[in-house]
Formats: sequence, C-alpha cells, structure tokens
Amino acid sequence: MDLGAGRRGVDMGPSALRNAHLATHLRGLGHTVDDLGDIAVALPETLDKHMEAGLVFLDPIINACRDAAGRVAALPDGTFPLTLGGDHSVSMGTVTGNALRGNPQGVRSGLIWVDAHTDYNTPQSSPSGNIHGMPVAHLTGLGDPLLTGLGGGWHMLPEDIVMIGIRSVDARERALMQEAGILAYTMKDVDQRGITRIMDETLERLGGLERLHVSFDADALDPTVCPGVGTPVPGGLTYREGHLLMELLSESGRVTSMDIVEVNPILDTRNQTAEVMVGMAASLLGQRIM
Ligand code: 4U7
Ligand code: MN
Ligand code: MN
Ligand code: MN
Repeated sequence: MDLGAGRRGVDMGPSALRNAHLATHLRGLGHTVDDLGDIAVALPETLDKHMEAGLVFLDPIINACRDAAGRVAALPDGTFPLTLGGDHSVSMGTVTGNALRGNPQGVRSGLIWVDAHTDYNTPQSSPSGNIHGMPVAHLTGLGDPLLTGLGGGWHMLPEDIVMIGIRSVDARERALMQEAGILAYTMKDVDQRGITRIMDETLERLGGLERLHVSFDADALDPTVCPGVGTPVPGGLTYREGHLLMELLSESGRVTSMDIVEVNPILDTRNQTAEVMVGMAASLLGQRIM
C-alpha cells in the first residue's frame, strides 16, 4: 500500500522487488521461497482523503496491518517471513505478527530499525498526518488506540529497539524518542564509530532476545544508492555500509524476520532501488562468499 506515505507509488514496491529477481536470488542461496502474493488494499483514488484524529487513511491502513499481522503470525515454524512494502506503516502489522507467531500473547522481541527517520511520531506530534512516520511509536503503545491495539495487549519495549542510519527527526518526535529512551545510531555515529562497532553494541544490547526483526526502509541508504524513495535525505548509508550491516546480522544468525519497505518505482531510475534492496535481503539471508 502507499496510503501511509505522502506521495503515491510505494504500493508498486513489491512488484519492483519481484521484478529485480528477489526469489531467484534467494533460491540461489539455497533457500526455498514461497511467494504468498499481495494483501488487498484499497487504492487512494477510490477513497476520500480525510484526516481522522490526525491520521490520514486510518481505516484502510488498520485493515492492511491486521491482515499482514495475521498472515505472518500464521506462518509455520522454521520459516523466515520476508515482508515487502509498501509504505512503512505496514511494519506495525509485520512486527506485531512476528511477535505473535506461535504465541497469542506475543513474545518479547528485538527490533532493528534501519531508516533515515525514527518514525516515532504520534498523531499529535506528526507534522504531516502520514502514518508511515508513526509505526514505531504505535508499536510501543503510543498514539491512536486502534493502531496500538493491533497486537491485543502486546507491545514492543523501547529498550528492545535499536535504530540505525538516522538523520531526520522532527522536533516533537525527538522529545518522544528521548522520553521513551530508544537507542538511535545517527549518521554521525556511523561516520565516527563505523558499522562494525555499532553492530557489536546492537547485538549485545538485544542479547537475550530470541526473535530479532529487521525493518529496512530504503531511504536509510544514500539517495545516490537508492533514488527511488519518497522522502530522500542526503548523507545516508553507503552501499557497502548497508551490506556490511546485513552481513554482520547474517553472521550473527539471530535475525528471524525482515521487512523491505518504501521502494518507490515511480521515483526510481531503472529499478536501481529495488535491485539494491534485493541485494540487502540476499546479504542478510546469505552465506559467506569465501
Ligand atoms: B518513513 C516525517 F515530517 N517525519 O512524519 C513525517 F519528515 O517511513 C517523515 O521513514 C516520515 O519514510 C518518513 O511525515 C516516514 C516528516
Ligand atoms: Mn538479478
Ligand atoms: Mn521509515
Ligand atoms: Mn524513512
């Protein structure tokens, strides 16, 4: 869906990723791939665009997230859910679904949020009303009760979240992040300390958790690497920093699910962004090359 974003086009992200041979690449790494198809979502042209309690397109987004959560939660043991967006609001559904797999109460889980943005707005703090800027806040129980209620009583704990690649935070959003105590590695941290140390600390911080979900927003990477995104911010992760991040996570053997989101083919150059993001997934799900 693209209902959570300010611009049209990320609803075509999954097609672009399939077209960039996602399944073929994963099969080449020895995985069995089962594409479960798309979740049906209303097109914005068929809906009237209105704000409800500070949220644009709240109802159809809740329905899509519920559907995503239910489908992910129902996957059999031993499968690795790789979910494709779509705008980042879908992660309220996928993260919740992954926590609810095999346990209706939900399991305490870690979340590695790779993004230029912290996505920690509430309807009150958001400058745009766009839900793709709000998923993490809602996962921790802040914001609109319909969206925070997706997991029944289950919520993410702020200390189980680590963000990487951050370089755009709204003023009131920053205050909420600080209040919650969420650890965010900004691009300054990446420049100064490097991905390796950041990943060591991240895996240590999320040490005791059996489930780790990676939510990868294509705009975490620099816009020269991933031009096909709706909210580009200069000064992002390089191609190698993105891969190293995925390679270290792969080596850890601890990641149990992943999203790829915010790929916008309309704004892209010859499907470059989808191809780069397929490479990121392959790195996370791949073995060493030597
Ligand atoms: B994405 C923004 F104001 N913070 O809330 C907002 F800058 O999923 C952008 O990370 C959100 O791409 C970007 O609208 C959401 C804005
Ligand atoms: Mn290919
Ligand atoms: Mn995002
Ligand atoms: Mn983003």
